[in-house]
Formats: sequence, structure tokens, C-alpha cells
Amino acid sequence: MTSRDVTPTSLNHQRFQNAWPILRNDILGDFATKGMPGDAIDWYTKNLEYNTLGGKLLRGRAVVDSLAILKGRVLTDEEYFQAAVLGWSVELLQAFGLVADDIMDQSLTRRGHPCWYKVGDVGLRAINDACILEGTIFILLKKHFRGRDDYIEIVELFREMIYRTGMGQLLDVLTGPEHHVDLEKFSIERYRLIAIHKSAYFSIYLPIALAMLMHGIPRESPAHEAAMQISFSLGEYGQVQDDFIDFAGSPEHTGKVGTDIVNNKCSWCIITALALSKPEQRRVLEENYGRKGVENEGRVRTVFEQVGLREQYAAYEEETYRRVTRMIEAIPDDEAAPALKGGVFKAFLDKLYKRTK
Ligand code: DMA
Ligand code: MG
Ligand code: MG
Ligand code: MG
Repeated sequence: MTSRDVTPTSLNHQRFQNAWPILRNDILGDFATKGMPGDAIDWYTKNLEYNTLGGKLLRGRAVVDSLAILKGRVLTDEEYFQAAVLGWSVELLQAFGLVADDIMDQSLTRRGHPCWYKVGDVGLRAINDACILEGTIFILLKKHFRGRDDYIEIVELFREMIYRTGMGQLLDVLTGPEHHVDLEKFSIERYRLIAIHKSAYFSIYLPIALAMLMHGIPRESPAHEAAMQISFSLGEYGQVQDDFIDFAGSPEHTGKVGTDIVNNKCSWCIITALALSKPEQRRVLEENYGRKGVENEGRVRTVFEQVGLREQYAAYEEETYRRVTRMIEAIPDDEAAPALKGGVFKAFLDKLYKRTK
């Protein structure tokens, strides 16, 4: 059974969206209950809506989709709502991560609008807004999960995933410092460590693990271990896509302007280009990567084209799709992992495959 057999995608999207107004009221109600005056509530309303909405909701919807696949049936309204609370909590994690990420990456646009820190007089207040968005996750969890057997495991999982994501963001900036370009620091091993931490844990493993916990599969189990390993592969694939889109995507379509080349990021594009470049091309990369000038970026882009990065990416995508599919097909349907279903990963893989934003 695939996720599509369980619930049609468009219907599922609407059902997921329907939970938002309820959670939004919970969140703003909590702010008011704790004595926050009107101006603070107004500010928070803007922060919340600007940064949580407008994305693809890939991660949030993955929680409900995965739970339906694990159960092998359409979810009841109660089950759906509880899973949607977790899904929106993942979206809140993503929201606070992006607010902070855009400051660190000095990005200009996100989801087709100025990054939050670039809006009006927000500026570096965005740091505190990110912290509040993070705190909100635990308000929702407390309200809707306290008293359930899986409450503590769910809270701990969010805490761990936030911590891992922070480690990934740290590695991301340490590997590509703003004023010291050293392409020797870039390696595929380092790349994997960054991608797994900044992306795979919260984007892939978290939604799937939440569905598994709701389905009664405890964290300390071979099923979670297996889920984590496949999530790492899927997460790395998703980050390679993000990196390629940073280079090749059009801002009108993706809603964001690529910043990896000027920011000296240890991206899949530069690692691949370095591996393929002739000495002369490598010199161009060394002299121009991570520099602020438009001409510098242009020269790097030219080398990326010369080494055939687009073809490399297309080949990587096909190879990865086949490799991850094999991993998914190899999930043992046995005593060790009785309740893990390959369908949850296949649904994720198919959503990522050939994405252009
Ligand atoms: C973002 O990585 C990671 C987190 C944890 C939000 P990134 O900077 O490559 O993302 P984007 O390309 O969307 O700015
Ligand atoms: Mg970024
Ligand atoms: Mg970043
Ligand atoms: Mg990126």
C-alpha cells in the first residue's frame, strides 16, 4: 500500500491545513493567558504567520502520511488531529530554524518574500522571534500530548532533534567561514556530517519517528535504528538537492536567491566541481569561491558549467533514487522490526525525487 492509496494528496493537504487555525488560537491564547499585552500578541501573530506558513509543508504532512501508512488505513479524526499537532510542531521547528538560518546566511528572500529579519524594523529581533517559535513547540506538545504515554518520548525527540540541527548549523558555518576560504576543508565526509545534522534529523527522521512513536514503536528499538539510517540517506539526498537548487534554481520559482557560492559553503556543488576540475579550473575556484563580488560568483558558475555539474547532478539523482529504493526494499519485515513499513520512506523519496524547489 502506498501513501496515495491511504488518502489522496490534495485532500490530505486540506485536512492538514484545517488543523492550523486551531493550533494558531492555542498558541496566541497561551500568549494572552500568560499576560502578554496587545502589542506583544500582534507582534507574535505576525512572526508566527510570516514564518510558519507559505512553505511546502513537506515535513509536517509527512507525520500524518507516515502514521496512515503505518496503520494501513485512513486515520480517524482524533488520530489525524493529534498527528497534525506533531506535524505543525515540525513546521514550527523548521520556521525557527529558517529565521535563524537566513540571518546567518545573510539571505534576502525566502518563500518569495523578504527573509523575516529583512522585514520592516524586525532586524536582529528576529533572533528572539526564533526562540519564541521554538518555545511554542513545547506549548503545543504540553497542551495536546501531556498525559499520553508517549509524551515524554516525543518531547525528548524534539529536544534531541533541535540539538542535532544546531550542531549541523555550527558545522555548516565552521566549515565555510566568511572571511577565510580554504577549499581543502571541504570533503565528502564533512559534507555528510553537515547534511545529516542540519537536515536529515529534523526533516526526515523526526516526522517519521514521531509517527512511529504515535504508533507505539519505542525509541529504543531496532525499528528506530533502521529508520534513522534510511533517513540519513534520504536527508543527504535532500540536502544535495537543496545545494543544487541553490546554484541552478531560478529565484522566481524557488522563492529564494542562492547564497552558497558567495558564502563559502561546503556545498555538494563545490565538492563535485573540485573533484572534476583541471588544475586551471581549480585555481579559478580557489581565487573566486566565497568572495563577495558578482564577477567572482560568475567565474565560479562558469567552472561549475564547464565540469558538467548539471549532468553530474542528474546522474547522482538517478543513482540515489535506485540506491535508496533498494535500502527501503531491504527493510526486514521480521521480528526485529515488526511495525516498520518501507512505504513511509518510499512516500518521502517519491516526494523528493526530481523536486525543483
Ligand atoms: C538550512 O540549510 C538548514 C536549516 C537547519 C534551516 P540551508 O542554509 O542550506 O537552507 P536554505 O538553502 O533553505 O537557506
Ligand atoms: Mg540558508
Ligand atoms: Mg544555512
Ligand atoms: Mg541551501
